[in-house]
Amino acid sequence: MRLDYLSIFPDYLAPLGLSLPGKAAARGLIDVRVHDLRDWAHDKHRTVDDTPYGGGAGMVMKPEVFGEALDDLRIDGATVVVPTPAGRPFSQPLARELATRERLVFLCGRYEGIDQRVLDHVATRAELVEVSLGDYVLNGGEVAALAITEAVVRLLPGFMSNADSLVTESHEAGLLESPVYTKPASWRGHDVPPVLLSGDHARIEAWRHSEAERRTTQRRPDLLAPVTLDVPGEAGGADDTARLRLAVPGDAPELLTLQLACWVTEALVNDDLGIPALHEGLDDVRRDLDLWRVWVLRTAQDRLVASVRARLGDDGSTWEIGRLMVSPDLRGSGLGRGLLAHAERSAPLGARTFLLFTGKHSTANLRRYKRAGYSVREVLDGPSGPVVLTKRRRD
Ligand code: JD8
Repeated sequence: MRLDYLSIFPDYLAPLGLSLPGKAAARGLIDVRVHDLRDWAHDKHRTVDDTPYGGGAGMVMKPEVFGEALDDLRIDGATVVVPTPAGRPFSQPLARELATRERLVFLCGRYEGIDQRVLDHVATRAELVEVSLGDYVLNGGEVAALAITEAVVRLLPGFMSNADSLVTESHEAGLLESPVYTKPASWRGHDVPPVLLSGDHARIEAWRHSEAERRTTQRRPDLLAPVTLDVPGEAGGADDTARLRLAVPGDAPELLTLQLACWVTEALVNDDLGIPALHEGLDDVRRDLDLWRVWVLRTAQDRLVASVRARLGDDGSTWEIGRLMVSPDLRGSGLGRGLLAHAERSAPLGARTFLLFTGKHSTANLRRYKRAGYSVREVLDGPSGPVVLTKRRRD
């Protein structure tokens, strides 16, 4: 890949000769050329800017200087990247896209920006990509050009020694990174999570995925593909679209309320007031948010109407699904089926079997789970069993 940079501060792009792009250039993977825009300004002061038509503060970069430079750089057919606050947000998918190009030409603006006619002209000769690094204001395009270059060059075939690590990265997997640790195992009273010292790769992979999902839910819920389920509207009104997401500590009080409401029914059906779910309190619910991956379904009116949880069993290959609960007034609306399917879809690669429990007299649940492909593995000998049901993972 050839990369050209036009800037009035060419030294600002010196880092292109260092570390990542530097190594890539040394390995002939990229051909980097930085050009001083003033080389195409022929007046005594090598002027590249002038006052803005229509008045206003600051200066605008002159079209003629860019025109001559672009002619000499023979941009025809190239991809011209113009960092600008008015550009489309830069992202990993766009980085992947740009990494497929043979040639990138970066126009690094300064002042109030580049005369618009330069961009209109470029669009007649090349692929024009106006891109913004983020919703904050820089003083020029150089920093953005450096960041975009790093994000693109590291994706070039043959660049990353462990190319496979690319696939699991933040923004590649659509989730933020899980926390990382190295030696020592204990530092200033902070210990590395024991699962990472277990050598159990299935459990480690499951832990990293749940941490990535937890962080993304808490820090970047916008990155999560909205999972929605239709909830029957009140009194026959229009369906309401409810959103399914990972639970956060703030959900615990409503989770407890829903749990107690749902398991009263189970206790009545199974004539067993000893069912554990009925004997848990807020602390138990909060604790379990760390031990299980818990999802909650909230309506557009922010009412918590359903939930389910799952975790990887001690054998590292069984995905234990539990506490599937739907608000009593919404039973029979297919929400349970939707949550069960989501819990199954969320199983880590290492999980080969789905497992869940229900009361031996919970005929409706038993029917629902058998319809979902589960079969009875065993019936435990408690007052209400429970019945253990399993299903082999197909995908
Ligand atoms: C190019 C000139 C400065 C911008 C008046 C401040 C990108 N995410 C981003 N924020 N800012 C830029 C950016 C800023 C630039 C130029 C990119 C060229 N400026 C101008 C308009 C307001 N000054 C950017 N990518």
